[in-house]
Amino acid sequence: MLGMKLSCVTPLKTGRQRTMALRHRTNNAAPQQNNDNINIVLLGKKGVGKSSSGNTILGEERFKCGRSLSAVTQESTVQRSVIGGRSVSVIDTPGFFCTNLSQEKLSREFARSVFLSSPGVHAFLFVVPFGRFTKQEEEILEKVKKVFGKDVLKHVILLFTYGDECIRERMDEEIDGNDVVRRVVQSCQGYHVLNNKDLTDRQQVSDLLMKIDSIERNQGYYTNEVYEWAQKWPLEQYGKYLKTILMK
Ligand SMILES: Nc1nc2c(ncn2[C@@H]2O[C@H](COP(=O)(O)OP(=O)(O)O)[C@@H](O)[C@H]2O)c(=O)[nH]1
Ligand SMILES: [Mg+2]
Repeated sequence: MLGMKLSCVTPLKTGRQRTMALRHRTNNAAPQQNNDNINIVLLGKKGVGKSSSGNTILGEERFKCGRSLSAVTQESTVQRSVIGGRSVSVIDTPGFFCTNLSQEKLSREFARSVFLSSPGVHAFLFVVPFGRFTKQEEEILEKVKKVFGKDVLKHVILLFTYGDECIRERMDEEIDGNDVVRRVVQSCQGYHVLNNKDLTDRQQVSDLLMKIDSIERNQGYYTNEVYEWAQKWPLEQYGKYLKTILMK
């Protein structure tokens, strides 16, 4: 599948073909972007602090955030900045669950996030407010795996927001004490804590970028046929296709 020329990829695939096609590229093929750009995608429920985390990473208020209705992210958008000499693209997405978006729109926005992060993603930040990991979080991760394949976990970092409300030195202990969270942290590329109330704390961002760098060194950026199709198919058609996967 991997060697398949793009011209051979058609939208009409059987379930098995699709499953095969969705498999992640092997590490041997770990693709490297030829520039210094880092692509980061923020995932998670509505209100967990995705947009705020994007702003913290970029060092300024670029994404609308907060509790007001107008601040609710409806569309996937990208914002870029140069951080420490490197170009960083942050893709913010509307929340899974607890959102007014229909499944149709959510799928389209998920598709848009793939478009915006083409040709691939260095890190998916799976955002959860500290102390509020729920069953829904596990379900979201399952959906992400459905779309991208389980190897996507090699690029997922669990990002705890509300760093201002936790004692960072005790995080390891806290995580060890919670079976579900420990399992998730172990299954992906560890965790990071952000305090989004302090945009001046650039150390927390440098530390996060170092973790992402280490993923990049080991895995390159994440891509698979989902990304190749994203570049080939019209957004609407692609969104409908993702919907069929997300609804399963
Ligand atoms: N105290 C505190 N509040 C936060 C933090 N991160 C986000 N918030 C608040 O959580 C609310 C939702 O944040 P937002 O970024 O809009 O969430 P999104 O829907 O996931 O994009 C806002 O009122 C933020 O100010 C944090 O690290 N600490
Ligand atoms: Mg938002």
